Amino acid sequence: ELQYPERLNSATELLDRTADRLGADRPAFRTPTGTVWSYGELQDRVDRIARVLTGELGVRPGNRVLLRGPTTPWLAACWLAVLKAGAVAVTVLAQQRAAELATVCEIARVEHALCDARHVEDLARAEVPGLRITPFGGEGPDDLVQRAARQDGGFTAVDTAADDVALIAFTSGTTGRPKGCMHFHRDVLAIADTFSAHVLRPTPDDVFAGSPPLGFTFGLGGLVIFPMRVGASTLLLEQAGPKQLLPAIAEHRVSVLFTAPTAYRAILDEVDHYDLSSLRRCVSAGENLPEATWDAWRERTGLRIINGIGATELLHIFISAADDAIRPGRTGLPVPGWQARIVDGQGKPVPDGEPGLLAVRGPVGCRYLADPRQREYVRDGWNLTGDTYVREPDGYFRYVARADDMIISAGYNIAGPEVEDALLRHPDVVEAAVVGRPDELRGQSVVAHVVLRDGVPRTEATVALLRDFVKAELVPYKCPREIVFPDALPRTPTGKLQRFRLRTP
Ligand code: 3SK
Repeated sequence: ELQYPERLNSATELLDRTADRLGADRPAFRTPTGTVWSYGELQDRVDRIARVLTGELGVRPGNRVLLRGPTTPWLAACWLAVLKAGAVAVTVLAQQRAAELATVCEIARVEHALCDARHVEDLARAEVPGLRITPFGGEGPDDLVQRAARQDGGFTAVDTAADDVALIAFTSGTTGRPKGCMHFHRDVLAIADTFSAHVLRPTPDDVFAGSPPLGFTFGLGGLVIFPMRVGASTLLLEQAGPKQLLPAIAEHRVSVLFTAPTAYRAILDEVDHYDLSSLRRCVSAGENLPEATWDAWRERTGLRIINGIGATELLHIFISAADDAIRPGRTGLPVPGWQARIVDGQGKPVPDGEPGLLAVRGPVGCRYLADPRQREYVRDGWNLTGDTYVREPDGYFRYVARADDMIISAGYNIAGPEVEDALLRHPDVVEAAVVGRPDELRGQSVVAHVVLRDGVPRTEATVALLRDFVKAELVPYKCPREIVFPDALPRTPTGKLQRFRLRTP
């Protein structure tokens, strides 16, 4: 059981306590252009920003402050300063556009925004009544960085309670109105003291890097909270696509990598061209990790990917495994501090080996901001993540599909991810998404959307080849009746596949 003092400011714990414990000279953030901020320099910048917030900008404890920008040290410093000032960080993605931003601001009643100077226009276009936008990282005298430089150093953190809201993270809202998930100061530390402490086990000498943005809690945890909890450093990458990741790992001796299953697959062919000897931990989450990708990564790099399932509602990863405890094709075991079980539609536990709904509970819970969907997500104290899972007799949890993505064809239940895994074992397949499409005869028919390797012909012959390949791996009724070859698959800005967009022809 995690115990935190009643009064707790998570930014102070991550920043000031870590610097006191391990020394302010340790590097905190790096960038590919050679910028290095020590913990001491970060402290100084955070304190000056907090002074601007609470002084010139009039931000009061509990006020919601929108944070928007690419992954830079200044964005991370703003996040820490908002928390240190006792305000609430409302994190969004740099790619989110005016209409979405307006909705987020309305739901969270945002009055202040700190926005990377290069992304101010979209936010201004959202025309949020009363929103005060302060740019950072630009040139003018009103820029937050310039204002901060004019402040005195030092700022005593606002005396927040462990149970005060520290951040509101929005679910991407691929269907329906986005939901704001409120998380406390103690939650920020709890994710570091559960998944990171027990599974990742970082050391102060680790160098973290990865692709999830800080507006996605996968990235916020993996690239800011976990390294800072132990005094490690992070290489913050504005551009973190497959092309940038491998050279960055090699050049900056990255040891802990956070990215999505599709990125692991996308960089596979290039791994031999880079020195990855510094890498000791590779974390995958945000989407199901196909076993085929796990196997291929192991074969090419010798490293075992740490698979995990997390949720914005629960802030970070709650089922995972590391080292010898990893079982390919399984997500893992409940992270110490968390409990998980499989239930039916009425919330009753289902036996091991049978599919059902994943229910979890632990130190962080779902608290939607003013949203009746809270009653659907939390039932009898258990959080229902919306995933179908099986708990195997050895206690390991195996992903089946998102609960509403199960395909029912001619009376058979088919999990799209199982068919995707079979397709991904074919060397010509780069990405695959398998969905059910309405079909008069069968109810639904299995349709595969396959991104082919460059140069592979998109012909009937390739369709036939892939169908035969799947039939050799799985029972024939799981074989796609139709295979189409798009250039890319539709994804949310956080990289999640938008299956609903593939269900209609
Ligand atoms: O949404 C997810 O899949 C996720 C995964 C890991 C950590 C955090 C999140 C939100």
